[in-house]
Amino acid sequence: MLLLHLQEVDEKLWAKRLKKLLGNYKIVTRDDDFNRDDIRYIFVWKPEKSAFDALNNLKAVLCLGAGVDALLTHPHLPQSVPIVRYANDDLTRCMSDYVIANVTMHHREFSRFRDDQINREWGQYYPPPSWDISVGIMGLGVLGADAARQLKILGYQVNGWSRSPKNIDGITGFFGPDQLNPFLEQTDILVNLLPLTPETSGILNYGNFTKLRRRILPNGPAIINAARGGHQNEMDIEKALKDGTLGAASLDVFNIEPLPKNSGLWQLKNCYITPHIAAISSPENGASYFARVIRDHENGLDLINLVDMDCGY
Ligand code: NDP
Ligand code: OXD
Repeated sequence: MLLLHLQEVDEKLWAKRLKKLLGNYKIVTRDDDFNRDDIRYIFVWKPEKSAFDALNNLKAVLCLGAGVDALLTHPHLPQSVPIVRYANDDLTRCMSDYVIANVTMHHREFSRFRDDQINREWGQYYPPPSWDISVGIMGLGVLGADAARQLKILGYQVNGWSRSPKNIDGITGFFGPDQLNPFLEQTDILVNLLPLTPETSGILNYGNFTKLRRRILPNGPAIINAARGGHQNEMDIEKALKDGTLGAASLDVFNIEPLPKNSGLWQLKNCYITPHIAAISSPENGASYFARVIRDHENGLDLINLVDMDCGY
């Protein structure tokens, strides 16, 4: 039996889609009458404190999101039950769309020409070619690796930084804490697609911004954060955007979401804010992913995209 425990998303729609795909497989939600001993899978997003209570026969926790940082802090998360996170083509492609849109926007100086237009000015500035710009991607996992490949196809120089060494065709790989500085020093546009863990928390800070390359983009380097708000020090970003340490920032995620109305980031022209919409686990594609996970596992196949509890992602 599958228990749905989804908050802040359309649980009814997910239930409907999963029921269609899983046929006779029993699916219940929190308000239904059921025996908790019969639950083999729980599908969660922002689970309540009591979500996992008395689930004695749980085979797996299915997490609606790709990032499991919040789930891993749940006080009653069963420690010996595997967690399957969302990693699927649709999410990956949407994330790469977001990254490409923001990289090309900063590269081609969208706001400069927009301002010129508003002021009816004919300012013939020629942006550098893509092959002179180095995009550095922090996190070369499911999302980062795809974004790296797509940017490479567009002609950018692409570097990546991960925990373990990677070998991706055409991408220069850096790894581990020792190679963070050389990686940053070669980066004009920094993209963050790391998971939020104690090691990566606060990595987007003023000290690291000063290490980015300042040679190519006329207004200074740009950062793009589509991972988690906990990666960024928002006061540092504000300061860096004001004093020119950063030329621009695209932020999809924030320490507090929704971003509080009194945040100084809202009013900065060189800060591009989106409300955590870079990529979403949609019921259209997500239901078939999770239905497949359950069907395959019930048929004796291994679970996929498991969270490594030691690494925290
Ligand atoms: P993965 O787990 O597939 O990839 C994580 C990558 O980060 C890996 O390459 C890993 O290295 C690297 N990494 C982890 N810790 C470190 C470290 N300490 N130092 C250097 N590199 C490190 O994650 P995904 O690509 O699927 O997702 C990334 C994040 O994107 C999610 O955790 C989530 O927070 C965010 N996200 C945001 C969305 C949005 O709408 N804004 C939507 C979906 C996800 P290694 O390969 O060596 O393990
Ligand atoms: C995720 C997210 O982690 O939507 O999937 O942020």
